[in-house]
Amino acid sequence: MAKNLKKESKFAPKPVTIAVMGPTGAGKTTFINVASGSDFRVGVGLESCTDAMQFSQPFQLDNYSITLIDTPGFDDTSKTDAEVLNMVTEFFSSQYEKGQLLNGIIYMHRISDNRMGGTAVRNFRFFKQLCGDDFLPSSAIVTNMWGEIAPEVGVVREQELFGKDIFFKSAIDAGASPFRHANTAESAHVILRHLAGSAPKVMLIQKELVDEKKPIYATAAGAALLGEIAEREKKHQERLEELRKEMDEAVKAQDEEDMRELEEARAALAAEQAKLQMQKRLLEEASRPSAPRPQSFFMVLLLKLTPCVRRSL
Ligand SMILES: Nc1nc2c(ncn2[C@@H]2O[C@H](COP(=O)(O)OP(=O)(O)OP(=O)(O)O)[C@@H](O)[C@H]2O)c(=O)[nH]1
Ligand SMILES: [Mg+2]
Repeated sequence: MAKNLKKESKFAPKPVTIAVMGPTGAGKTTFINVASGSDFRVGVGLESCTDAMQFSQPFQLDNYSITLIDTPGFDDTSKTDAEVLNMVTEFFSSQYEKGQLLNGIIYMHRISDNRMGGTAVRNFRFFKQLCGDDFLPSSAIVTNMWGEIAPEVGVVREQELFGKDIFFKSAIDAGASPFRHANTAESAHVILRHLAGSAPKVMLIQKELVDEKKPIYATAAGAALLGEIAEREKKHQERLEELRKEMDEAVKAQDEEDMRELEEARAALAAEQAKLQMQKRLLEEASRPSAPRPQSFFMVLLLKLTPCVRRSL
């Protein structure tokens, strides 16, 4: 009997978990739906769609039982980068604490984009900082939306993307695999089969947060985000200084229209500045090593309250 059970488990599908990352609108959720038969909501307009981590139902592919994890992208229209980073890092570190590791990561990029713009570059950098160089051999850089452009344009763009260090070349050199995705289940399964054979691995962000107990701001991804925020704050300060001088001149010249426009520009900049401050606070607060996680915070509160409640009874 025990022998039979052993035999069955040997042939039971091997559980495999793969995360899908990339900029907002890159087609992450569509890939997951096509590959797994899930029915997650996909974007229809210009706004970001997926705003939380979500698991697909496990599905069988060859002898693997695959679960895909959908992730929100950075430069999301409804969440700040700090909120997305907090959500993603909290998720991956709690998965690691539960002993659940990823076998692979897919990074999606639209070949139809005629520029590797700021959003794509930042998302790719965050992807590398979250997974770390050691994880790259278990990752795939997937281009999609080939049907949206002329094939010869796509081929030239692909050569540039995978041939230049500032884009994907360094990741490919470190072991990441390039794939084209044709938006069909077959094409998604070729990519998943390639990654499913990789052994589960610890991501850099998991090592940093859980093993090394680093605060988020000291992780590669957190430090880069704080650096970016500082850079943007510096630019805002310089622009505010310019606006102040322009306003002095407009007041001297009694130019009411200029004064109104300059005041509007100053208010918009101040609002941006406040958002950056909030992001900084969020990263620093989430980073406090003693800060309890949200669930445990309520437990602590409950435990503290209990004696008072008992006394008042
Ligand atoms: N032509 C084409 N369209 C696609 C493909 N993948 C996704 N789309 C379309 O691109 C849009 C965005 O797709 P989503 O799957 O929602 O993108 P996402 O990366 O999950 O976006 P967020 O959840 O906002 O981060 C949708 O309108 C999809 O129908 C593809 O391979 N080919
Ligand atoms: Mg999505």
